[in-house]
Amino acid sequence: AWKKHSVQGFTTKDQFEDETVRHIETTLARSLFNCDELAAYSGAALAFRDRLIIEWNKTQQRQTFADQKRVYYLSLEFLMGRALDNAMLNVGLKDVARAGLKDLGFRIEDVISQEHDAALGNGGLGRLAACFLDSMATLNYPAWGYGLRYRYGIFKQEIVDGYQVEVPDYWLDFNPWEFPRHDITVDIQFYGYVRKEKDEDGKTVTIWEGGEIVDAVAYDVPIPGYGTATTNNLRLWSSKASKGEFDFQKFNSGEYEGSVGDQQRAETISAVLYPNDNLERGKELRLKQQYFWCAASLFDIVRRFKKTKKPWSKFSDMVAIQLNDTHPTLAIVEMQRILVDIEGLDWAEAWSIVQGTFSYANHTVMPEALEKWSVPLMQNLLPRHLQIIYEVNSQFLQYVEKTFPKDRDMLRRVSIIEESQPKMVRMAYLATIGSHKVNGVAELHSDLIKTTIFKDFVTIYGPDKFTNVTNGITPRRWLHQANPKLSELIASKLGGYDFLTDLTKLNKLEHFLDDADFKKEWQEIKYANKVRLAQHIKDTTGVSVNPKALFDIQVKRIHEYKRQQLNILGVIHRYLTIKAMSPEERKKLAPRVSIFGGKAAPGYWMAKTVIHLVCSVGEVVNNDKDIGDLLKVIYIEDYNVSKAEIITPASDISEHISTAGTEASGTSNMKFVLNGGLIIGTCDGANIEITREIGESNIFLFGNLAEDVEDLRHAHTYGDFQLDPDLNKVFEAIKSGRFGDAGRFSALCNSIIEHGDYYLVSDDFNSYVKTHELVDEAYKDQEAWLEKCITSVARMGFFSSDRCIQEYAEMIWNVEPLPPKE
Ligand code: 26Q
Repeated sequence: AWKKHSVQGFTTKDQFEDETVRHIETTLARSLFNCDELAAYSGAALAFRDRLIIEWNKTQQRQTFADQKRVYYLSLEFLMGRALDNAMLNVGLKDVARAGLKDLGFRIEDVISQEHDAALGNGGLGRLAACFLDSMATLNYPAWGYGLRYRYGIFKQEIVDGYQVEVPDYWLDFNPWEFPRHDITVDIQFYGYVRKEKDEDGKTVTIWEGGEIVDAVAYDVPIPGYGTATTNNLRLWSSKASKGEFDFQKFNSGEYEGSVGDQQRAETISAVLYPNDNLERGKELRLKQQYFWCAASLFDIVRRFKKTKKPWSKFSDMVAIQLNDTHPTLAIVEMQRILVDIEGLDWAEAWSIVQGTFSYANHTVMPEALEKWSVPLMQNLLPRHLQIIYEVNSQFLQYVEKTFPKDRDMLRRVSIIEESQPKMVRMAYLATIGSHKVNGVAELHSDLIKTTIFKDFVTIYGPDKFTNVTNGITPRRWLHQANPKLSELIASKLGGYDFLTDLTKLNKLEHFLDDADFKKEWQEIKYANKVRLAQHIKDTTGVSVNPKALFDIQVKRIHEYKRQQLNILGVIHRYLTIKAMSPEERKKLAPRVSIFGGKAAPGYWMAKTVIHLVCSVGEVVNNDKDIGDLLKVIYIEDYNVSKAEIITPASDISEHISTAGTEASGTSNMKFVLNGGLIIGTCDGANIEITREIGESNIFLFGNLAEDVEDLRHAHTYGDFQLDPDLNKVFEAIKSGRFGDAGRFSALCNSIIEHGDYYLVSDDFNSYVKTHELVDEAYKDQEAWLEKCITSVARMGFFSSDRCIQEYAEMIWNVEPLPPKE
């Protein structure tokens, strides 16, 4: 009987239309008579959601009954972007939807673009988490994501008079992709005090009591895999005033305002994503967010394990927990607390379960990004956790002292507690000690962490605890969805879309390098993608750019280490050079469009100044009649995932030009190459492995190497600093007021001229400019350029996040796929 009634979901165009209309008319209570694009989006989203739910339920049931290990991916950021397009492609019904929407009078692109991005992340780290969820589902791994349900994601960026203005991103107005689970609520405790007590057996037990309680409410989001029925779960926690704690007393006793105040304080925890990327600032609310989310997730994971009735010794056979950077490190401490204080295990047994369960991925070596929390802050907010950290540290230091008695300074160096004023908890050390594996995110980066921040830990634990898993991207979103025409062309040559789930299959494209029709189609697709971006630029900035020009793109968070300043200073140099050229010389130049995009953290003045400089230069260059199409400078506002889907396929060249040794991996470099763009880059992060894969002749590398950076900085500090002469001319132009009030740019110029040029802009300037000249030269030979692009795409198979997830699964998590039956 159940079978007869069970929901199957639409498969045909007519069924899709019926479902969409039914949702518009009933679920949304709107009449078709005034159905606009937003209503069409809502109806279509609900129709696809129904399909996802069916498979989601089955997947969850299968995972519950399968007696096998699951992986939990803990990340404070999930930069998901839009879900509908992805859902359509993953269940293989986008064509059905396109036809159905057309019948209803809509273009599918207009409907899809109604959706608000889910922007619960800053940049690379958050987008990596989203790609990983896609790959884990596609590869049928039983995997859950755990995160926070921010009411406000990363702010929306507006550019007003050439300055960044931040606008709140309230994204939850209509979000059909989340399911509140009001029945899944966890009490989370903060503050209070700790006392010891003897239980009936005379055993000492630790009790943490007092303080305040906030409720964590689960919201679940389905994560469909591509070409598989597996639909995994992303669980996001939302904070709410606790029923037990708050309301009734105060509310009834007339303290209405006080009661509302408590409620607001509780809800503040999950209210907003911190907008810093690669910067740590030690705010109490951020620590509260971290504990709130870790404690809720751990409670949930432990509860699920306890239902299996297995002994604790089996915990790490059933559960792997991956920490996305140090942000979830408190989960380690919370787990030890649960096992020892609540479940009554002895310390050593508990700790070995913890270590067997956790693994930690590091995403940075930059000191200002390494998380540290002040001991007094932690003492106040999480008194029991601080005790546990001290105990872990004390046992660890005892071991180190015993094992390395000759190196007295080692104890100070490796202690979880930094003996500063105030004392600080070093989260990266705690995460390393509490995990069985630590990985970096690209080869160079993984090598660097072993020789810098974790050097002593390599001595202590041996090298096998540290490993590399080079980042990857999902080819579903970043090729098939963002660049459907290119995906289709590739499929037509390779005989189907298998490359989307085995990206190494792209290598067959090298067989078509002599196929003139193929190459022509390829070029037409690139051109169409550039036309589309040009239209977007026209619509949003009013500037017309020539789609035949060389599109040179740098889109990523604005940060001094990523060196957008090097790019714009190079652009000014180009401008000055063109101004000095004869008409004959100008004729030989390939026209360029320099495109920038990215958000600056609201408090990061230098980054905001860079944005202002780009806009100011654009203002002058774009209106200089003498320059015409030879150079245009564009700032695309509010760079986000859905903008990236338009921008990435439209590049001829993109810039990945961080100071060597600072960008852990970078992932947009992979996206651009996969979409048939070349890159100019430093020997940093994954650029190095991209070069290894695609070949040196297909990439424009420049600049100093990571191994030379320290010496150069040292030389700067001790007086040996010569400003590059061409760069000096650029500064002279800025100082003359040619790009507006020079005072606005003095701090930026002086950070290079007077304050040590920490990011080596001057050292790399000449090499950068020369390499751009090589780019100009290479672009003139369109045939050869195209071959470089196609060859590069053919060799990008390694950078699929599927490869990456397989490496985590086999080397770190020890989990097996659980494919759907039949
Ligand atoms: C920490 C404490 C308090 C507030 C904020 C933060 C915070 C937030 C975000 C610290 C760091 C981040 C984000 C880091 C990040 O995105 N790192 C990038 O990770 C990518 C994926 O591995 C790499 O490709 C990039 O190289 C790396 O910069």
